[in-house]
Amino acid sequence: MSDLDRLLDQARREVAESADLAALEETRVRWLGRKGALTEQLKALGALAPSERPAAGQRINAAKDALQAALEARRAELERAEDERRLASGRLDVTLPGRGEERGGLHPVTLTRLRIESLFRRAGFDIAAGPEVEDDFHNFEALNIPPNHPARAMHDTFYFADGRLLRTHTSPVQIRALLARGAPLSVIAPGRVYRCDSDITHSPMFHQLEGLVVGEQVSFANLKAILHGFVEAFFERPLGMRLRPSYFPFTEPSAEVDMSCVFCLGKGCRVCKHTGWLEIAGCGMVHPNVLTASGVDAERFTGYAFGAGIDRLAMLRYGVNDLRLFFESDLRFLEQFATF
Ligand code: 2U9
Repeated sequence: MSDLDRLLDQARREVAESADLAALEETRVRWLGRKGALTEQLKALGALAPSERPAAGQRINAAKDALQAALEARRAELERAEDERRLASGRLDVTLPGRGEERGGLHPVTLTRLRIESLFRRAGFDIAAGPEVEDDFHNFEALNIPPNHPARAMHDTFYFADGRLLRTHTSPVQIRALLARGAPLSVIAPGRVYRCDSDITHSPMFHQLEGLVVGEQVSFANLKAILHGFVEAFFERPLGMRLRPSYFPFTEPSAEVDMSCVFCLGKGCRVCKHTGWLEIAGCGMVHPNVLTASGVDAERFTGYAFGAGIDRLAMLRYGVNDLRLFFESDLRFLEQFATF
């Protein structure tokens, strides 16, 4: 049986030299597979004399068991090594300092709104807010825009199935303020508004700033002074301003507000289309029908109102030439606005 011992020795060496699980499997098949070297030994038992068979069989089986044990031990060793290699390659050093956290900043439209609010608060205005989902009365009726009025077509309204709508301007906020607080009143209403309109200069959601002052003897001259003061404070330089006659259902008389172009200071450039002027707002004296609908005595009180696009004011202040940049959430763009 020294042959069997030699075979077992060699098998054990090969097991020990199997460098990975695949090689170990090959070794197993080579020795214990159907045509393996030890299996062949068992098959050869038939050639022995019947009296020798039991003892020989036992020895061969013992050799098989010993080899099986060696294979198992080596498999466990290789699996442990593999686990360790995997753990090492994906190792996390939890004591390393974290990657730098970057500080966010406010959106340029938010910065602009906050700046506008601060300027108007200093001039004695309250900041009013209201729902973005409105009803027909507050968005249209109370603003002297009855059903079938042509002005409704200009508003490109988003309607809900129940007849409610997304507000098309922030004017309903001021209707609500008047109904709740009565006159006298000085408020601005900044906020999101919605119109079913989208191109280079129109976004279906944009930001409006509206202002309303109602009191005894509130005049068009007051309106002009407030607007001119705001424009110069907002752009931090002396600027010309002019009013052109216009029409809005909720104001009478009504006007469009132009300021001298901030880019060429009135000389004429591409931005102002060589006119020297930029249109920045609409305004007027509150229509008596609007005061009446809001529960205000239109014989005793007068009021002025104005409206402007916050996004447009932000574009002019920061020199941004495409409205859509504000709504694309591109950090490379947004990161450039840090200051108030
Ligand atoms: C009440 C009464 C009157 C608000 C006004 C405008 C003129 C105006 C536009 C400017 C640019 C809308 O964003 S925009 O397209 N707005 O021209 N808005 S007067 O008048 C009011 C508001 C509330 C109770």
